[in-house]
Amino acid sequence: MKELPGASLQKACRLLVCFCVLHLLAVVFYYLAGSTLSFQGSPEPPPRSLAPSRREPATRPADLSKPDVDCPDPSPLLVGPLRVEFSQSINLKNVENDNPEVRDGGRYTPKDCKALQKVAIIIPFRNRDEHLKYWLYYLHPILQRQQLDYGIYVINQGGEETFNRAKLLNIGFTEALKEYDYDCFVFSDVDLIPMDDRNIYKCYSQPRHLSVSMDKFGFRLPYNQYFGGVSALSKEQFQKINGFPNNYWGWGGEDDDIYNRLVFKGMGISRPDASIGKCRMIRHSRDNKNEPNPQRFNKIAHTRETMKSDGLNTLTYTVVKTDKFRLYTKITVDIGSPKS
Ligand code: UDH
Ligand code: NGS
Repeated sequence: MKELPGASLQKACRLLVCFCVLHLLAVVFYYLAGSTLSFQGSPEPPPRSLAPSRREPATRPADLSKPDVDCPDPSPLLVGPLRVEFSQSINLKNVENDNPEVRDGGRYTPKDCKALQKVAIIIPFRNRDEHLKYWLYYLHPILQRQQLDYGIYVINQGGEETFNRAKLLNIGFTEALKEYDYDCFVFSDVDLIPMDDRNIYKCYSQPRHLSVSMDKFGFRLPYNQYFGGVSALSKEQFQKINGFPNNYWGWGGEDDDIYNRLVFKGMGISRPDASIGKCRMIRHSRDNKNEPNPQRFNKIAHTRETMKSDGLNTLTYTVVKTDKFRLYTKITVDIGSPKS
């Protein structure tokens, strides 16, 4: 029987639909098979020209990491005036997390350039843990922006004897040098925070006074010879004056003795501008066992003679304990007593 023309057209259409469905099924199958594969195995690396740069070998290209090139002076990372306040308490774990590049013992070295100076920061200390938290919270970011190769040394006076700030600073100088070849020493009270990161915690051709404009003195020097609070001396400057006196027990006068030593050795004081040298002191009451030293006026009248035999060359102490915390090195020392 002869097929009708309409029927053969219908047959051709059915064949076409079947072919299309088969084609669609094949496309869906290969699509699904492909996407499943890509979840289960590792994909081929993208063509080289499309691969992001972090797929390059782990070592950084030589022109991005330049530890042999001097860091620029001034550091391009400085931001200038800072807001400093002490209303919220500080959690040191958060400070650690915020400063991931600080290594154990409170050490930091810039990784992209060679720091201009290796600076040991020495803090005389006893029972001021809350102040120390603020100090670490504020100073670590500042010192990193200053691109210094630095270490933090908290010299903790053990025992109950009268406090002796200058002797603790001598110990800090001596102990820090046992650890690293520092060329500069910044001596900082634990309760002083700079309000401008352009006040660089480094050494200059003359001994540097950094805390020149303190809030408690109405942002000016209390007197021209004032050298207390925060100061910086190079290793050579410190050795030239036989270090600091060991015999100022209790509050007052030791910073004036240090000033006298510098002058008697022919040095002058370098200072930042008052606006850059602004700093805040954490308010506190007088500490136990740090009463004003009644002998201080008599002592500063005799610095010229005493400095030869009272200083680095007669320093004695015992290290009781060294703690390497993430944000600082704490060295607890037995410094004897006024009689010994
Ligand atoms: N220090 C301690 N513990 C002490 C004493 C002194 O850690 O028990 C350290 C600390 O780093 C301090 C520095 O020594 O910042 C200087 O001591 P200080 O703060 O007592 O000296 P300052 O001249 O204050 O700043 C003196 C007492 C002021 C009392 C004011 C009352 N309104
Ligand atoms: C002087 C002290 C310094 C002291 C300075 C500021 O009188 O040791 O005041 O003191 N000299 C003598 O006593 C001989 S302050 O106002 O910060 O307590 O640093």
